[in-house]
Amino acid sequence: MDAAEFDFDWDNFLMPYSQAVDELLLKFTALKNQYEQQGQYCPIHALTGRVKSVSSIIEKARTRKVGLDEIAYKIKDIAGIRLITQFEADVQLLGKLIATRTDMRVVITKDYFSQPKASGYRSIHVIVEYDVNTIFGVETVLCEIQLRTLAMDFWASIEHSLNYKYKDNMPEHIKERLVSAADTVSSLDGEMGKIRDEIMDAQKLFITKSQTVNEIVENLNILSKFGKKDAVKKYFKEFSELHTEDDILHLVLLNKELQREIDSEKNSNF
Ligand code: 0O2
Repeated sequence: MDAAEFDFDWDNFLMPYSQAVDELLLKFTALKNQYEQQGQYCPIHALTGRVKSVSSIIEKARTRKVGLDEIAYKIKDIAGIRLITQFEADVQLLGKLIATRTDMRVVITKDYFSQPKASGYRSIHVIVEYDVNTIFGVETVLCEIQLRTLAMDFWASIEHSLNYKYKDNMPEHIKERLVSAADTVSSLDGEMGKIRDEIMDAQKLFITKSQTVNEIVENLNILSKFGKKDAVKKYFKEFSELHTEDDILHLVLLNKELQREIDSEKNSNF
């Protein structure tokens, strides 16, 4: 670090970035939870976030000849969120979803799917402006939201660590292997995309089943509190059979019947 970098108040500077990452992680997690609660397929498979380390900011600023007074708007990934999807189509979907949000403004979208990097890297980066409310007022920070598939995330994390190891001297044969591995990732994503609808249906069915099973167990519990021991026994036997047979349709119907019985018990006790 030189004297100016050392004197710079990094803690204060990074505070709104850290708050932005926390808030955005919370918001995208809430989005994921809402899809799941509604029994809908969620385009977000996993998410992570980080604030760039001071040493990485300094390194990037030096290589790009960016002054400390310019880093806030010239280094756009100080705050970073990564949304990982199962399918390429979900990457496009999330890009559109971000553009419709009212709590962030899209500044630039970099589409490395249409134009992959020479390394083989494929992602969409959406740079947004995000307002953070602090005790000093509203601070607007830039945040980079990276959208990529699970397969590309695996490739990128390996490539990133190799880059870290070799810096600018990655041996040619490793670079070639990585480009070829990235092509394999791209065709894997393409193949998985072709069966996306079937996979989504299977996942939706799985979500419906686990939600219905949870509700049935809860409803049996309620019914038992009403003292309806025989009914609980009968429903439990039916539930066990349907569960073993994986008969989701009849599990849903059984749950509706249970719900009706609970409602009539509530009405008669009112
Ligand atoms: P780290 O350690 O991940 O933070 P620009 O502002 O457009 O001039 P910038 O900021 O490099 O240039 O933008 P870009 O290309 O969108 O890259 C930002 C981040 O994307 C990188 O941050 C990486 O996280 C990721 N990325 C970009 N290209 C590659 C690649 O070829 N391989 C991998 N694995 N990741 C990539 P940093 O600061 O490089 O690193």
